[in-house]
Amino acid sequence: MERRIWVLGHTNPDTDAICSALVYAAFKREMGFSDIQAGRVGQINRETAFVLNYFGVEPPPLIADVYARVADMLEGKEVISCHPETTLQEAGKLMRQHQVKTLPVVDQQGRLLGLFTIGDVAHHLLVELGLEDLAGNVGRAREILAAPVSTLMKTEGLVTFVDDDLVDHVKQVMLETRFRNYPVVDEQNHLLGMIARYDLLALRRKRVILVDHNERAQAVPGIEQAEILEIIDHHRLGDVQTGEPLYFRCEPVGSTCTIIGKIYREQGKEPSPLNAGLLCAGILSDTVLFKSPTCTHVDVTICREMATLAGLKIESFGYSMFEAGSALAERPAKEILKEDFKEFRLGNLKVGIGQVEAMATSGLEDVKKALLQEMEKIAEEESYDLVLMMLTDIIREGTELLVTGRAAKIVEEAFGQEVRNNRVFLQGVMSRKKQVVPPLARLAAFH
Ligand SMILES: [Mn+2]
Repeated sequence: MERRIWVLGHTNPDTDAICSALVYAAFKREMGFSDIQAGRVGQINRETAFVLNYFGVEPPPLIADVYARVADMLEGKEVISCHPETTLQEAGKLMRQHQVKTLPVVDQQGRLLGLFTIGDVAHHLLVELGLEDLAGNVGRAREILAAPVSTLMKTEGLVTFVDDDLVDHVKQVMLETRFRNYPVVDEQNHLLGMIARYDLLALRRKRVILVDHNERAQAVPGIEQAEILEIIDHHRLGDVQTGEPLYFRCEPVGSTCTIIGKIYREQGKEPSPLNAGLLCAGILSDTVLFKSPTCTHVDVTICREMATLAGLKIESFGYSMFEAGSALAERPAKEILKEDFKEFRLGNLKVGIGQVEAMATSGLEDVKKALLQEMEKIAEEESYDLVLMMLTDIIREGTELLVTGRAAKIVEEAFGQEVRNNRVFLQGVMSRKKQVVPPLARLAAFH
């Protein structure tokens, strides 16, 4: 059986991360991989929820981490056990047959009762018969071996593991206890198998493909213990390290979904209408309806192709998507601020920048006041020098920037505009990473 591969986007997932994972997993299945699934590393945001709902797709399962766990050590292992009434002789036969030196003893429901080792039998025979009689008194030996396992099994001081335990914990315990074998049970004490020290060496790591990120800080927890088979991304080169060679594809286009669309094309294949629609959504989301400076002609071409395949009207679909995603008037300010909030170290300044894209951001006075209050609170509580909130207006093609923090002056210098009433409208500014962070970073170097 093939081992499962997870296709995972970044933590705090956006529409591109979710859609590229879903469609790339589908592509790999079309290419003949049988057990490959998309997962999500965090909550689905409102915009993505709208997209999934629009296409009638279930959100991928939540993958909280990819740490190696005891369950991974049991993979492919047979469970061998006996019951308390099993005779010593039968138990010995079972042990020879399966070449094990320890047998777990379970009740009728499969719950662990105790352990029984070949050493226990030997010791018992020796004590009962003495060294001289051991070979000579076969009749007596038979009698002894007809006793049930329950008379010899060890029930006290057992060291057991649960299938969910981390392998790091197992290593530690094995070092401290030095038994030959350890039973693994589930939460209800049902026996799941036995593990030994050598299983640590043979441990098979979880297999993942990363999409839409290549930085450890943005990856699923435990990524350092997983095997990364591929990375498909459109960001700067990050710091993910791998132990083995891999397929790594990073292109400076507007979205990862664009690259997935290209991959289909290169293979002379077409995604299904559903998958084409998902790719379309990912591209429109990341490029803010082609208006972001990160958008390239490749994004536009692939997105149009996908829209045709999906029978989707780009404009109206995109508008509804951003409308559903922002829902500025309906949500608590804290939620709007935190949904896409990133921290930056610029020079000596600790800067936090949130962003929300909406069809229109004018008016909404109450929302902006509430946002500023939240921003001041965060600046205070988490000692930010500067907290910014980008209200990116898709129709006006610009960003209303809300500004708080003791280093607020730097914003005026960076953009050459006056900040009035904690806000400034920056015409043409759509991208945090390309248009807001760089001018701030240049100035912050002198602060
Ligand atoms: Mn992306």
